[in-house]
Amino acid sequence: MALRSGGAGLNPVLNYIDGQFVESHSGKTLLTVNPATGEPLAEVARSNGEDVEAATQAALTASASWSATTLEQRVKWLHTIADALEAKSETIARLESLDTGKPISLARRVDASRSVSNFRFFASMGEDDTSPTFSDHGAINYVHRTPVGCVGLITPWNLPLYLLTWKVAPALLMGNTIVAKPSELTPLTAHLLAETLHELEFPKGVFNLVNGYGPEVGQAIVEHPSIGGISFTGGTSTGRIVAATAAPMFKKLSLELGGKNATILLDDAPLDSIMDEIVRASFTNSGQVCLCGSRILVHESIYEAFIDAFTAKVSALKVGDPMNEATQMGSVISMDHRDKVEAYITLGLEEGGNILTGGTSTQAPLADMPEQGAFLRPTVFANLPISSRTATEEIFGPVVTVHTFASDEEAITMANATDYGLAGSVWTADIQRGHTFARNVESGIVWVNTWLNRDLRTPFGGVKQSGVGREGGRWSMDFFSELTNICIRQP
Ligand code: TXE
Repeated sequence: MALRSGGAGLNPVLNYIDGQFVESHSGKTLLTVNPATGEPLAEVARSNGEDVEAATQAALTASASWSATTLEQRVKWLHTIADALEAKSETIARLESLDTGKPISLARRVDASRSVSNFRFFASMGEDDTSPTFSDHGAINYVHRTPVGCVGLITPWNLPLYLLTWKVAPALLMGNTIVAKPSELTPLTAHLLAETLHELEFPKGVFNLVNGYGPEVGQAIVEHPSIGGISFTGGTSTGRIVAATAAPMFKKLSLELGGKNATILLDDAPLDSIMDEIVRASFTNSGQVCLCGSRILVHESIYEAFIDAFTAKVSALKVGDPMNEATQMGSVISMDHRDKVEAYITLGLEEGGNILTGGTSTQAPLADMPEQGAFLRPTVFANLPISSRTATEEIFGPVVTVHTFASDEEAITMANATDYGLAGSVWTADIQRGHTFARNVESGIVWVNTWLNRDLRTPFGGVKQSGVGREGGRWSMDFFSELTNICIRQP
């Protein structure tokens, strides 16, 4: 059945297998919807194991020639892809905003630009790559990298192209071929990446894209015996399923999962100069960034001052049409997700919390937004116990809970009082205290007096239920390659 284009005049989203755009074997389709209006955007190939098999065979066929290219040739390809994506930045921003409901200004500033810089960054890593050597006992050792082979890349809906390219760039650099699966909620920019590679006449079969639902396509990728490594970004519950499937197969596995991050304001935090950053850390992308600070811990001596200033700024955030340049917060990803977030707002009230601003779409409606738009106002809870479900479970929406503490020790205990451990931020005038905090917060990333300050050379990932492994810089290169130590005895 020919795929119809959706209301936004977008072409159907097909699979990209062995250098060809194809429908799913079954001919089945699903719809991707604009969450800000409820309008269909495009029909999408709904694939299953048959399509994954075809994609994997294409990747295996292409593997020998691609892995035989030189590092220099692959670096050149990454630059070429970056240039081509950069020329499409505005289109990427528009598609990402349509698919996710995020403000076009955010999609431009974060999603489009970082998708380009992911390729440029890993090209530079390739140019500067040095393999370590070790000599002792009359021998010299060097570390030889070989590709994993065919890798599976599975990505979520919150930063679609940003997170896909974060995996594609190092996977290609290390000589792997790819079977990629974007979220069924946000397939548009992954399709644009395939179109871009096609236009560049990128070697066929090296990058393959299979669209569809997680249990039907993602599961088939994780299960496929010829896919040697899985890089997964998504929810903790799904990560658990992926791990249970991949572990007995001894596949390389990288899991970037959920978070319930703490923003910690010590008694000497310079409130006036950091308030905009704290709002940004709380509500960027409607709180749908795993690095957002969803629990704000404030020293009791500055609590009143903080609450007044924070609530005023949050209430003033411009929530509305994502295509309006002045919008600061768009819709959440879907009506289903809005229902989930609203259930947590209701739970927060049941657990004794007070809403200082925001609330459900009924309690705090946005009058001039489409009825079918998945809009929510940013919501701030006070007076919830740190052990409440609202303050310990991941909501992944525009909801934060604010808590007080009396001592640094109490703040560290509160920060760690969750099953997650992805990121955190500490705000203080005393850098020494910041260092102490950073070492005691159980997470993969701690920012001191900043947030989402990203140096791509650093290790990225979480502990506890926020994931397994690290990506970023050489950690990505190590994940996407197998290392052989070769030891040569000198005569
Ligand atoms: O995740 P899902 P979503 C987390 C964030 C939030 C979630 C939102 O905490 O909870 O991701 O993204 C596919 N086998 N992070 O809802 O449902 C699915 O189709 C294989 C943290 O998309 O886990 C999609 O492509 N794959 C992160 C992908 O998995 C399966 C940053 C993720 O879907 C599958 C972003 C299965 N059985 C979001 N079921 C971070 N830590 O950086 C589903 N999928």
